[in-house]
Amino acid sequence: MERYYQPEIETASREQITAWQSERLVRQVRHVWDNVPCYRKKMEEKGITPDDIHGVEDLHKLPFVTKADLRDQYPYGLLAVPLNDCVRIHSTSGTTGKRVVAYYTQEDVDLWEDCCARALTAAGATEEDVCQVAYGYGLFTGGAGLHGGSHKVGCLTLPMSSGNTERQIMFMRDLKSTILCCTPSYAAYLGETMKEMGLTPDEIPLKAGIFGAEAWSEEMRRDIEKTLGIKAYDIYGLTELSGPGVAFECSAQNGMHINEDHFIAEIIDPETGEPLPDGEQGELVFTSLTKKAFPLLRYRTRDVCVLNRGKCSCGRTHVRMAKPRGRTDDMLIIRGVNVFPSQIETVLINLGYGANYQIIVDRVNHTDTLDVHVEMTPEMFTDNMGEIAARQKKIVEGLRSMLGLAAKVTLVAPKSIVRSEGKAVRVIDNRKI
Ligand code: DLL
Repeated sequence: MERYYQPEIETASREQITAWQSERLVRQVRHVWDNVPCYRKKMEEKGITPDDIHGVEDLHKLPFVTKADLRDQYPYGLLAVPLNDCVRIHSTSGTTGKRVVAYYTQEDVDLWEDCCARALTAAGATEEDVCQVAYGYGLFTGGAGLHGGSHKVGCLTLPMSSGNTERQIMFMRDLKSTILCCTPSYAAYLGETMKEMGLTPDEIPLKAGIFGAEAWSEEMRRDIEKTLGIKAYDIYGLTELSGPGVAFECSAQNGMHINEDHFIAEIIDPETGEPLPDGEQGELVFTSLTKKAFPLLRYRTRDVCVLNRGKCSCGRTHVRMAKPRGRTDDMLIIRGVNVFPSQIETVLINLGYGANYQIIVDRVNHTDTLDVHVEMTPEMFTDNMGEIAARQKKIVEGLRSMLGLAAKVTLVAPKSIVRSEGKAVRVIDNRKI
């Protein structure tokens, strides 16, 4: 039984979705106006009151909320219900400044887990499945979100958390895990370790993976699908909006359906803040419609993305977001050229390398430098300098044609770049120091 495929919601008509969104938006605006002084102040500054918001068509009148606002309001400035009504806190993995904390009522947790259950169901999970959750547990939302979703679907849930890679593989084999949830970089590492342990994909029963929390390319998807012998599905979310499950991929694997009964998505021009038409690339902005404790209106995610309202072959009608290209804040500007790490990854994987690379940016004599360290795969490992030089040259050419930039490429020995059990850190920008 597919309890969490909800066709009456997931395949609803556009008119129906807009009607739900409008009704919930009006209610949510009133809720924050009444309960969160900082929202009231922001709205007053724009000269609006809840009476000006009649539906989705008025969304653009509302002020944006930024990460800086969340930091300023740390810890409880955005709380919209009595703290006694909250049952959980999670926090972002931010490495700079104050962390953002997000709080949840029991109903907020339930709705979040429903979203994760939808994602698992769309990837084929049922109560017959064994779901190995290898996202980190704790303040990070990955473990808790997929864990809750897996319970709702009725899967036998293995709360592994990340790390202890050989034990992950042992349990995968012995307990017959069929679904794996973790970051794509950890999935790639699990695949690599499996191979080293002499296991082939048909010796483990995995059939699907639900990978997200960081940007990953189509090329990396193909690689993971091959090494683990599974279908790899993307899942998107952020702590500020609950966690994983804001959007998820269906069997078409062509964009992630945004749970539009809970969130309104917009794409804006990051420079001007103006909404952009569907199909244009810009910054993704979300309004949460159903969260009670920590509702966000027009939250600027800084994720760079494109929306697609075209028909999906799976039948779902909720708008799809493309794989985020990266974040406005991890776009590198190198000698004036905009570079997303994902573009570099595409070049490398297309040339047969894995996703183990490091991008080092520096400034020497007032000029930006771009160094890319790339691991050779064990199959291509050699100490023949001529062969290495030829390979490096090929990558330099690939990067030049993708980015229009000259890079210095260094091939390094297999396993010399440190592996990640959570979100991978691939960029070192020494210019900031
Ligand atoms: O990463 C929530 C999550 C957990 C999503 C598990 C999916 C799976 P944060 O730590 O707050 O929350 O980080 C949110 O991660 O703004 C994006 O930049 C990035 N991100 C999340 N999912 C994807 C994805 C979790 N599928 C930030 N593709 C977001 C690309 C992603 N980037």
